[in-house]
Amino acid sequence: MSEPAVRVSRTGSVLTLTLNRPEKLNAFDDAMTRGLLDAFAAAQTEAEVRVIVLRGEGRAFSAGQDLEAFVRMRSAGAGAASVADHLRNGYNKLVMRIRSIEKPVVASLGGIAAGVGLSIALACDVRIAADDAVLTLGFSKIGLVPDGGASFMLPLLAGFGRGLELAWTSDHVDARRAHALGLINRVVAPGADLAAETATYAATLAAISPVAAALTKRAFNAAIMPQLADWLEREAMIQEEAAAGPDLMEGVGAFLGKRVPVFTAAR
Ligand code: LHQ
Repeated sequence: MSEPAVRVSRTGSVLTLTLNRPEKLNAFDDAMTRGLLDAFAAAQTEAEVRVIVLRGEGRAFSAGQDLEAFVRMRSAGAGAASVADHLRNGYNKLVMRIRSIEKPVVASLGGIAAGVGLSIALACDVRIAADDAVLTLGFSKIGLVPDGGASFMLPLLAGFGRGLELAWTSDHVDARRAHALGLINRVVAPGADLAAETATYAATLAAISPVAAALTKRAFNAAIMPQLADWLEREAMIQEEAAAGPDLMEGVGAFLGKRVPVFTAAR
């Protein structure tokens, strides 16, 4: 039997979801998105689960959308979903599920988090990272805007100017700078075992009254992002506009072809 795109395991009250496409740097294809959606839905109803950890197998947390899979989807022709529908049916549902599950969700970043992989990490409640983890938005390099809620979470966590700069430049941000920017809650010491540090962190959160943990998350969501679903829809429509021109496929083609993109869309 082939390996599942998302591995699910539980130790005590901590459920660990592992993105499991290491040969693709855990880039998202539809099976991985579906696997995560199902795992979060199941976790909501399991009373024994108090904390959820999201991590990646191998050297990456996630490289974002699987761009080869995206090209295949695009070239499927008339039946292919629009970019906005791709977001609505996948990442936006996932972001809403992470935000609405009333249990702490910890992203454990052991390496690169890029594109919508970073968006999903930012949608989690808190982030712990290895000393050598690296964050990059990456969207601007393929003619897109940050999606999967990143255009909301990035200015919220890092501030408007710093967030906008990172979105435009797609700079590679190391764990210490990401911590200073507010994108990461904790960075483990150089050489420390991220899995063990994550387990300790998760155990601290699992020891909180589950009612207090749930209602605190509900209160924070209500205070800061009561319109998140509407905002995700708006972001999807903005992305659809970005994706309508030639820059997206030029950017993706350049990345996969290991060349420098030439953006020609006029504004
Ligand atoms: C990949 C990927 C990848 C496929 C590395 N896909 N193969 C929304 C709406 C519509 C359309 C598109 O997407 C979205 C949401 C998004 O997420 S858009 C952003 C998508 N992600 C990116 O643009 C990131 C692309 N990847 C990178 O910038 C780099 O690969 C990172 C910074 C992640 C890692 O860099 P390195 O550590 O230097 O590794 P590498 O670049 O050499 O990659 C290793 C292999 O993985 C390589 O393949 P190869 O056959 O040469 O070994 C890459 O082509 C492949 N890969 N990311 N997202």
